[in-house]
Amino acid sequence: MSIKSGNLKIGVLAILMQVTGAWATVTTLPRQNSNFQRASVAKEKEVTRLWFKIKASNKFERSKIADLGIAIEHVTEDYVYGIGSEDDRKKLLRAGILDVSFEFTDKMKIPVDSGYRNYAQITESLQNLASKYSQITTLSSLGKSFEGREIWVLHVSGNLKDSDKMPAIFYVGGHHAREHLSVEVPLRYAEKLLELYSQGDERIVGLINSRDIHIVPVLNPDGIEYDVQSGYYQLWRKNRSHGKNGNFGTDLNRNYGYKWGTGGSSHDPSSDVYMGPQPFSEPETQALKAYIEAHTNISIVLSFHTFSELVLYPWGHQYGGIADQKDFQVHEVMAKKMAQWNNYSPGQASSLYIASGDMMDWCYGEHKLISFTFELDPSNDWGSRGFYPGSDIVPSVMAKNWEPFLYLMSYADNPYRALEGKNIYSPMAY
Ligand code: 0X9
Ligand code: ZN
Repeated sequence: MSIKSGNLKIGVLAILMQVTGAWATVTTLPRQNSNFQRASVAKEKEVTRLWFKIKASNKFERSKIADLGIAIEHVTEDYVYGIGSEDDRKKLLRAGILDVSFEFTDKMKIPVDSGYRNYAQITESLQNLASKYSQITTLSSLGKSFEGREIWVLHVSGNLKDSDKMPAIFYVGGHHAREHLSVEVPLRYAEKLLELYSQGDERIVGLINSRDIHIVPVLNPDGIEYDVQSGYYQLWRKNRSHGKNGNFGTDLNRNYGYKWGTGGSSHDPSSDVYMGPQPFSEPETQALKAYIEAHTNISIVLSFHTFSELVLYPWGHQYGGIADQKDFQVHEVMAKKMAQWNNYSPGQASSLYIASGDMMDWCYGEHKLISFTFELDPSNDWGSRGFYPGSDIVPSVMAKNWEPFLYLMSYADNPYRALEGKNIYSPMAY
């Protein structure tokens, strides 16, 4: 796959340095307890997190960095950009591959952008949709998060009674707390779908009447809430479960049970890519697993993340491609097709770096679902704005991903149709 080379990042770093005046030394981010937080909890240990720019020019070098427990956030031809601990910094220095590091300090904190909805607003929006379009929509819960929030799933179908007999697709956002764009986009798509349906849009009516659509805007509600509740973004990634030694959070996208813990994730509960004590240890991943397994008509899944502008497909845990040639091809062909619309880079996830225990690998590995991960915009910003682009970016991100979103929905009846090379649009067929 082609990896877009970045040249903005140094500029961004320089700006951050100017803003902060120097490399800061202390990281204390404001924290508040959530209303849901259990009374008798362990006290959370402060973990200083640092941004790194690290030399690495191929997937093998990048995978070694992922194995250290560093969350790789962006890849260019010669460097990776990621987040890790003070210990990681020492390891990188010893290995002679650390180019730049700095701590994310109070001075650099970014105020929360009200254009992205928080959990209460998401809940309200979903409830409004379900009551306004009750003929074709139901709102239910996959289950509760660690702190007790409902993990909402909006179910849309023109034939709700018999929807389990229709081809189904599953969309999910918000695995990672700081990726608020990955929540807002599927939520707004749900709103757009229902509005277009009510306006009688021929294409959308055709799709909704013939499909069983499941949209989970946020799998990690505790995480997104924690990230925003102080009024300033916290750069939080994981959920909020309580691990050993006062460390909070498991990386939900390292906790799925297919080839769990086989690379690119960490046993250290302080790491941003902590895999959890065992596969599916987290209520959020358990809930998703149970839901997917209860809906055997699902054929395609799409997991929204940010950032880097990528269309990724399995495998993530190994360099080799999917052995079944037809399955390999269907992922490749569909990814390339979608990339023509969103102008993202398509490719196998492990061509970036190895990471195990992610949702996509589990969905394909365990259930042979056709599985994609989108890393939404921006392409190559760095230093926290990558995760926190202003909400004015949302309409353009929606516009470029709308065709891919519908394309996957359209192919849910038989993804292998994509190999037939037809490119003629009808509500159900490209
Ligand atoms: O690391 C992840 O979980 C995802 N990237 S993110 O920056 N949103 O955290 C994507 C994982 C893709 N899988 C592999 N590269 N193996
Ligand atoms: Zn992510």
